[in-house]
Amino acid sequence: MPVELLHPDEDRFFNFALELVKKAGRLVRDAFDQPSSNVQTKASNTDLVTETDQAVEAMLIKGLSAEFPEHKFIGEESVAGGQKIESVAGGQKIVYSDAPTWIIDPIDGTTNFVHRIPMVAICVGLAIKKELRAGIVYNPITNELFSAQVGRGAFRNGFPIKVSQTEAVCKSVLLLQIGADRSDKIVNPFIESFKATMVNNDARGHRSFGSAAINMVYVAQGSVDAYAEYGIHAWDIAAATVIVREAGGIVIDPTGAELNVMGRKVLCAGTKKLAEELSGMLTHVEFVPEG
Ligand code: LIP
Repeated sequence: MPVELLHPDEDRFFNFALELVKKAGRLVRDAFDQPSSNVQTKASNTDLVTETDQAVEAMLIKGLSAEFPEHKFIGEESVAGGQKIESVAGGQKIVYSDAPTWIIDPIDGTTNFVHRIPMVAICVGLAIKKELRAGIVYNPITNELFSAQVGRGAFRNGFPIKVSQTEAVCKSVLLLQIGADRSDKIVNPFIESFKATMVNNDARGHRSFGSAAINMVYVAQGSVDAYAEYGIHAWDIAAATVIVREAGGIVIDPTGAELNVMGRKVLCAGTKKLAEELSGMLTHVEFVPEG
């Protein structure tokens, strides 16, 4: 069956971005091999940014906007730098429109990058009419390039990937991750959720790779069975969401509701049954959506 496109040029958008991400990978790899002391903090002491994050994001946005001048961007470092947000009652929102929008994390796993742990990813997702349509997640250190377009399947270095078929937490390797936000609102429910999946229900193992995108593509390729996190942002999950779904998995709000990519929380799993069981064990946290 031919894939229904939301924009006649979707394939061109995707192929152009794929080549650009490969080029960006060289920047990240070179910087990984030459540790620098240029590390700054953003929202908190645990929220890091390096000159490589900024350089890679600038390079991706420059390249994409030169080719597609009408496209919009939501980039981690641009938003952190105060761009692309508008003030609304009760806070600030990321500008998210129906236009083709690239959702970019130049280095997902910045703490790993700074500590030279090779679990990092350049993430480029494409949304059209607010629907996630394509995703690229590239770890240039391990040379793993994950990609997907809606309706076309998910790939790792050009080979198709599939999620695991595990249906029970007791047979699963789970990823429950805590991010930069260490407020009680997030930490206390995290501890409860961790205990629930460990003490009473005995997941086969727990892992956490320090990058939402790497966590998700490892679900996509069936290495691990499910992942959940609260406090993440659109750029951490947009690209990998398409990859997990195209690998046959599900990506939802941890409560079981439909995913809101701006909702700051995610649960993904290889099977619906596993997602439902895990959802029932988590202590949920609510956020005001970011966009
Ligand atoms: C990171 C996420 C990770 C989360 C961290 C952080 P960054 O993104 O991928 O899952 O736990 O707090 O948000 O900041 O390395 O791009």
